Order: sequence, then C-alpha cells, then structure tokens
Amino acid sequence: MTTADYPTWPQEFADRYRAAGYWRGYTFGQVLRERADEHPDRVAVVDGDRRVTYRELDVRADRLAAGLRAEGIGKGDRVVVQLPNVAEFFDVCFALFRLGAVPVFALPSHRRTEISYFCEFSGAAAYITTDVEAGFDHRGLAADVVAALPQLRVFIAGEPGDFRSLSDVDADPVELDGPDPGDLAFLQLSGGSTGVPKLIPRTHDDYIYSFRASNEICGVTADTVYLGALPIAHNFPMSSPGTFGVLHAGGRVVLARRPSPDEVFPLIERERVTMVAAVPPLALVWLDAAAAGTEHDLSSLEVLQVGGAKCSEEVARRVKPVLGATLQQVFGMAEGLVNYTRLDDPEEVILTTQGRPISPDDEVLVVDDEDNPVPTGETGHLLTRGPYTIRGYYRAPEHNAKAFTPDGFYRTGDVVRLTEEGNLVVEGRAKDQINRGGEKIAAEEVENHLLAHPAVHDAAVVSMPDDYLGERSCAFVVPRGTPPKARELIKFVRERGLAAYKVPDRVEFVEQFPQTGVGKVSKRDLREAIKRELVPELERR
Ligand code: OOB
Repeated sequence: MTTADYPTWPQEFADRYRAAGYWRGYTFGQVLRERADEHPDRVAVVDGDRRVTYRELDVRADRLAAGLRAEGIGKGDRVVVQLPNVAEFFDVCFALFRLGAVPVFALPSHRRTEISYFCEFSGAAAYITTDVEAGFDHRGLAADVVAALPQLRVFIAGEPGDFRSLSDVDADPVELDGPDPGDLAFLQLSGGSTGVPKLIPRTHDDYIYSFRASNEICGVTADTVYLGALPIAHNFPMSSPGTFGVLHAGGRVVLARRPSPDEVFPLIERERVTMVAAVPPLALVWLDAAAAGTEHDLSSLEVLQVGGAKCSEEVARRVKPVLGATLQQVFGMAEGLVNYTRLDDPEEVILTTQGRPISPDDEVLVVDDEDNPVPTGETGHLLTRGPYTIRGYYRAPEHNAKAFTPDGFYRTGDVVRLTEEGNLVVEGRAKDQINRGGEKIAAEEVENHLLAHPAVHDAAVVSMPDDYLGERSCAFVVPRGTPPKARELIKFVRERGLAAYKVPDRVEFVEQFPQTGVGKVSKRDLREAIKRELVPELERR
C-alpha cells in the first residue's frame, strides 16, 4: 500500500505532532500486547456469558492473524468487516491490525449495495461477517456479494455453512512483519453527501492519539466499565473514547447486542457499567424507561455520552435527575475532529453546547461562504485540521479537491457557532445529508436509486422534522407519466439492497422542483414545503 491512495499530513505537521507527543510511534497490536503483559487475567470484553481476558484476546489475535496469513491474507490487504456487537469483533480487529491488513468497517445495517461497493472499491481480499443477526441472514448477503466477486474470501463469525467459520481459522502464532505506526490502520465510512460513501483512512498513530487523549478528557481508567450499545464499528463507540479507548486503558468493555432498555439496564446492573454512549433518540428511550421506573440498579453509571446528532436541551436537562449520571455531549466525525463537553464544565455549558476539541493542535475555523472567518459568536461553516483529522479520503482525488481547502482544512459541512469560552454549538448543516437520529443519509445516494425507477423523472431527498429521530427523510419525486404508488417506490429502493435507514420515510409527488436563483433545485424550499405539510399532522397528534 502506498500513500498514493490518500493524501497524508505534510512533513512539517507530522514532525510537529510527533514532537508534541501526540503521535507516539506504536501500533494497535502493541497496545494489546502491553495490556496483556501488564494484567493478563483482567477481563477485557464481556459478551453475554463470555468473559475474555486480556491474555485470551492477545493469544486469539495472534492465532487468528497466523491463520488468516495462511489463508493468503497479508499486509496492506483490505478486509471488509461487518460484525454486530460480539467479542469476535475485537479478535478480528487486532488480528488484522497485527497482520497490517486493513479492516473496512461496515455497519450491521448495510446491505448488498453497500457491501458490494466497499468490497469492490477497496479491492478487498476478504469479507468477514456474521451468520444471522437481528433476523437477517448475512450468509445470504455474503452469497450475493461473492457471486459478483468470486475472488473474495468470506469468513463467518458463527455457524459454518457455505463459508469458512472464523473459529476454524487458527494457527500457531508466527513472526509477523507488522505495520508501522504511520501506516493505514483501517478505513472508516463517511456519513457522506455524495453518490457513494467515501472511505476514511486512519493511521495507527493518529487514531491511537485520538482515543488516548479522549481517555484523559473522559476520565477513562482501568476501572472503567464501558457499555457498547451503539454498533461498535461506528467511530463514536469505537474511539470517543469508546471500546478502543477503554482497552487502551486496561478497562472493561461490555457488549450489548441490542440497545433497548430491557437488554441494556440489566447489563448496567450486572456489570456495574460506568460509562455508555448513545445517539439522542436512544438516550431519550433510556430516559423514558428509567423515569417510568425500573427494577434495575443503574447507580454505577457515571457518564452518559450523547452525540452523533444534536441533543436537545430538553433531553440534556433530564440526564442528571433521571439517571444520576453526568451528561457529556460529543460532537465528532469519522474524518477526525471530536469535541467534548468536559465532565466538570458548568452545567449551562454541558446542557447547551457541543463542547470543544480534544487537542490543543486541533485548528478550528468558522467561516462564511467565501472561506473568510466570521466574528466569534456568529454562525458559519466549520473547517478543521489537526493531528487526527484526515487530509483526504481514500482513492477520491476529485472529491478531496472540494472537501478540503488547499491548505488541508476539512470542510465538515456543519454550520456552527463558537461561544466566548471556545465551545462549539451546532446550528445546522450545509452538506446535502439527512441525520436520521445519528444515522447519516447522503441525499444524492438515495436520489440515484430513485432515478433508476422507470417512472421517476427526477428526485430530491430532504430532511423533515421528527419528534423522535430529529429528522427523517422525504423524497420529492417528479414522475414520468402516471405517478407510481409511494409504496412501490419505497419497495423498489429497498429491493436494490440498501440499508433500511436510507429508504425514504415518505414520498411526495410534485410536478416540478422549486429552483434557486441560479437554477438549482432549492432543497431549502422543499424542506419548508414538507415542514408546512407536517405541521397540521403533528398538531393532530
Ligand atoms: C459521528 O460521526 P459521523 O461520521 O457518523 O458523522 C459526523 C457528523 C458531523 O459532521 C455532524 O454533522 C453530525 O454527524 N454530528 C452532530 C453531533 N455529532 C455528530 N451534530 C450535532 N451534534 C452532535 N453532537 O457522528 C461521531 C463521531 C465521533 C463521535 C461522535 C459522533
């Protein structure tokens, strides 16, 4: 693998980040070895009745790495990983990290279209997935994907069948020519605003820094018991400080298969969980369930992190009284920059802002449409650059030219305001994306799928307000001839093999789209139109 696949930090920045002690020159594989040597018998991961110690995880990672190598997977190879919240996720991650192979972290909700694209675009050597999860047969998905990509190796974390079971991939550890700390560790997915999801290249050095520094901010130590309730392959529960931060600190990761209170509350009680991360709608469900009265003792919970989408002040205010935990707002992105409210911030800061960056070297600019800085306190576009923010996406030079400024700032697409004390408040979004309760939908991606229907002349997907998720998606469609049934279009999109959260929540037929002054579709007018239509519906409830 060469860095020709993605732009990286200019030498002077890399030197500065090393000199400042952010990039410390060690890899994920080494982190696990050190923790296992320090306290081999401590429990690292709890998955149902399984308790995996640091030594067991370390040994399994070595054996799996050797086994995968014997299967022909080596340094620099991409491997699409789609696993639910199971202990094997960590075996796979650390095995691949030690090999220097590069996981591409898909989410369990991704379907044929997304998985095929990740495999194809990254040129993946293998796809590691599960058997049946949440009622969905991932083996069938794997069969579909491999039919078009016959060279792809498939491994299943679960019962064997047509494919090799991961548990059979096992060999005596061998000496490995592992990765360098500056090498690509894995590819994360961007929420995206374009036709296809972009892949985010993260290195060992930069990513390890992000969660080691997060640990300090979030008070993570060897005594932390972290509950993974969101899908653990997502950047938020992975590294803010997430499961990786907690393993770095020698703490304990507890996995929840589902995020509902009936699964999460008993786990908090049984494992004495101290910290958990949620998206706002999930936090709301937990708050409502706890407020309605629960037989479970949740008193061990010290910190509830809420992020991925804006947490309303109303929800924020309930956290302490209802759960007894401190709220931490987290405003981050898989491309890098993560902001936290600090645990000892004044209450108003915790309740009304999305916090401030991790690093003294995170550069944050708030600019107008011409990239000129706006006065403090005014709203503008957030640009950022720093020791754990990428300088470009993987294999996407054309997109990079737009998504980054010439001097390497990432255009986040978020519209923010900076308070006098230096905290960020997210005010909106300029990118063409819907944030459906933390799940990101690139409008263009869904529009392309709608346009594939013969009765669709044009399509524009926008957000519409929703009490529970914050936003849902609405597809405006200009039909070709007689409009199809909305139901039929929705079914059509679903059957194209798209993750369910991307399927439009509503379809509206129109004769033509409102236009902006320069003749582009005015999504702002479309958002207003659907909002107006929803007002009476919301009032009726
Ligand atoms: C996290 O990462 P992504 O990559 O799924 O999404 C990033 C985008 C941000 O650019 C912003 O638009 C939105 O999600 N967002 C928030 C937010 N946190 C993320 N918008 C408002 N308030 C917040 N607190 O979502 C992510 C990654 C790491 C940590 C936390 C979240």
